[in-house]
Amino acid sequence: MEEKATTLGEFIIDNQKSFQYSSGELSRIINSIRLAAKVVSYKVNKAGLVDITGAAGETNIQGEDQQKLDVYANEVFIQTLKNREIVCGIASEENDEFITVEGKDKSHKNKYVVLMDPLDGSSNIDVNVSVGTVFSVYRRVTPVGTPVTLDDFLQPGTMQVAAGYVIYGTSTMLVYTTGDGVNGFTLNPAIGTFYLSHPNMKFSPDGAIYSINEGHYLQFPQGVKDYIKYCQAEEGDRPYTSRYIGSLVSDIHRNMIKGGIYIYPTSSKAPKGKLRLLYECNPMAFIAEQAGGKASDGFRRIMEIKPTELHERVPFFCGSYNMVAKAEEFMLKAS
Ligand code: AHM
Ligand code: MG
Repeated sequence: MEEKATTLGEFIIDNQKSFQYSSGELSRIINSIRLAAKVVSYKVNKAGLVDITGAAGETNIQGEDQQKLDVYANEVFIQTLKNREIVCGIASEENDEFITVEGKDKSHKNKYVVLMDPLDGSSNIDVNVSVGTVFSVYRRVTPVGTPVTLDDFLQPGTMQVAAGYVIYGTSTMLVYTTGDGVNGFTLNPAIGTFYLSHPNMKFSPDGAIYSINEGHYLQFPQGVKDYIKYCQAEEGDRPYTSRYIGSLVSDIHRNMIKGGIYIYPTSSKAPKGKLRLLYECNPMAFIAEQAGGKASDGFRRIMEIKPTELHERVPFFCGSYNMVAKAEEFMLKAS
């Protein structure tokens, strides 16, 4: 690494002034996430060595088995955010209810809520495939000085002030936006420092990769089936290449770098889709839009959906702008 490379710490300080609420609190949240990400990264990298993988015997609200690393990552992110006295509430995919953070002297003076999926794609851990953390930050809507309520968490994605993901891959990367473009930082594990490695990340308007679990093809809505056939047709720049890791963060990250579309549609077995609006889709949609891409439920802009419950699921189409627009055309035609 060159000496003049920008570290994440420097980048946060340099960019703090451009943020509309420049009290420094948001910078401290990103700093907390940076710290927790390093701790989780270290543990994920050791997963194959120690007896930590495998189900922990608990089941989350969606009825799925939790892996031990999910529990660990959840605790690390929650504790790190709590300890720093910056957030007034935290909601996690792994917790049934949101957590109220009283703050200094139980004053409820903190202004931000964080929503997160602490370790997404955890079924991939046992086979040494990349997993990720996804996070989203909002300003509270209830008055400072009072405890947070559900209303603070059920805000549309357009109200996000920051969002990002950490990918624990061949390298660990932290990618985030505060509404002024998307920047990616790679961890040098030897010294525990993130360096700016992917400045101003962009989805190309067109791409040649489609990512969807085609095993569920027969259960997909007609518009999705038609779009898949379109991707496979021998015409112009098609057929596109199919790439599906089954780890949202990795699939979106690859498509942002190479150009492509990720789809997790509804199906007859999952009539609302699988992914969660608040913990997965909204933050990825904010990143995608900030990178010139598009995110939709097939018909509507993801970030304009008004959530009605914490663990709400939604179909998700995300990626290169023209590819998502094309998939929406097929959805509309078949509806
Ligand atoms: P999780 O939050 O339980 O880990 O599930 C989310 C994951 C995503 O990372 C991934 O894109 C998707 O589930 C894969 O689902 P499927 O195996 O049905 O294709
Ligand atoms: Mg998840």
